[in-house]
Amino acid sequence: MSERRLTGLAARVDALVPSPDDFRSDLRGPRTAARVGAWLGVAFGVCFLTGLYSHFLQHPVAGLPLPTGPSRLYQVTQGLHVASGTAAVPLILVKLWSVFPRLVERPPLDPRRLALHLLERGSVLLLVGAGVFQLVTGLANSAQWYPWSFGFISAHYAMAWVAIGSVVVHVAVKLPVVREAFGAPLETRPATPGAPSRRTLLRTTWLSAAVAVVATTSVGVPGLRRVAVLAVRSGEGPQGVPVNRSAVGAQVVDVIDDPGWRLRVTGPDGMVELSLEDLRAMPQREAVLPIACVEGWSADGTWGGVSVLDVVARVGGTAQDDVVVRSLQARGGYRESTLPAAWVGEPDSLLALTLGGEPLHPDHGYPCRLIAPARPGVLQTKWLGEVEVVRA
Ligand SMILES: Nc1nc2c(c(=O)[nH]1)N[C@H]1C(S)=C(S)[C@@H](COP(=O)(O)O)O[C@H]1N2
Ligand SMILES: [Mo]
Repeated sequence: MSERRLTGLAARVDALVPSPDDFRSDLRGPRTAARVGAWLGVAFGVCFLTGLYSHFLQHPVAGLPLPTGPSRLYQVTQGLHVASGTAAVPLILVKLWSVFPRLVERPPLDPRRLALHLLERGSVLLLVGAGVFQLVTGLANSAQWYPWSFGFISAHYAMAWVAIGSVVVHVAVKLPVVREAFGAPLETRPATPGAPSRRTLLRTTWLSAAVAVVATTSVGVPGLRRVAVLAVRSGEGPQGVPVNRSAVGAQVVDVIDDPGWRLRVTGPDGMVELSLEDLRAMPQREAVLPIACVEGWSADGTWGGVSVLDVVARVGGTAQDDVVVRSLQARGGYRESTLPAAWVGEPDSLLALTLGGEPLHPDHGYPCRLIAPARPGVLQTKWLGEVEVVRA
């Protein structure tokens, strides 16, 4: 290789390695990082709070009361959870890009400064690691893709605390830099014709976050389904409601077709077995309630059936008791759920027999399913065989 070529190559390599000067003069740096970071912080905060709410609904803690309404509450919070997580993807990418020169910076040689430097780098590593872990596992879960061997729920929950904790530490450590970045004018150099400005970069970032949100979550908004190109559910399904686990998938096709099907109800006063005719002969109630899946999709249905309270009252159950419902499904994680007493007292907590005025489609839980307001979809157990009153 000629000497000229070598020098040319060296110059090119040099241009790739950012100097502190580049850090100040290009679109990267604190002004960009602080602004994108602020929105990323908001996204992580919303994601954390809505995730915590979803967690406590699924893992109730005695003495922690949760609201049983409005019926759309979980639909809204879980929609926000998936939307803020999705918006965080372009935000975290731009954020990492904006601070990239710092990530590859040479550590200082002075031992005291080195210690501080390593501490700060370590906290950033934890933040980036936990943040990326949450976004990747969350998105993969929405797509029902589990390319790992650990339990999603416990790992996603534990890492949420690591992520939010390192966000708080990071914001606290960076507060002076953030203040200065927001105080300084957005643009540092006169606009060069044709060159992108920081304003353009930020606007493009907000736009990509918005597009990501709309493309994943608008499946739940009637009329917007066709733009939900990234959604994991089409929004279509029998009786106008999507299906997560079908009757075939749950291997319940034979048992639910059994004409001898009875709902076994047990409580303090004993046990009764109710046929479909028995249930249809009881006072019927109709309620418009959403199925709101943890994956972010949701769909409304007009459900008809009997109030849980009316059924458990037959065996001495009251609105002070928890009620466990069990599916005819033999295997699978969502065969059983507990309806806490607060929901048992809600007249709209139904053992549903119909959807849209028609008997339930097998995929929606025929002959009988649980549906209650403001609950995660995973707790709306289908193909019921047993209802048990549990007195505290
Ligand atoms: N027995 C049983 N019930 C179940 C499930 C299941 O796998 N088995 N999946 C749950 C999940 S994750 C959701 S989102 C809702 C979906 O109800 P749908 O199929 O009627 O829309 O059912 C819930 N009920
Ligand atoms: Mo679900």
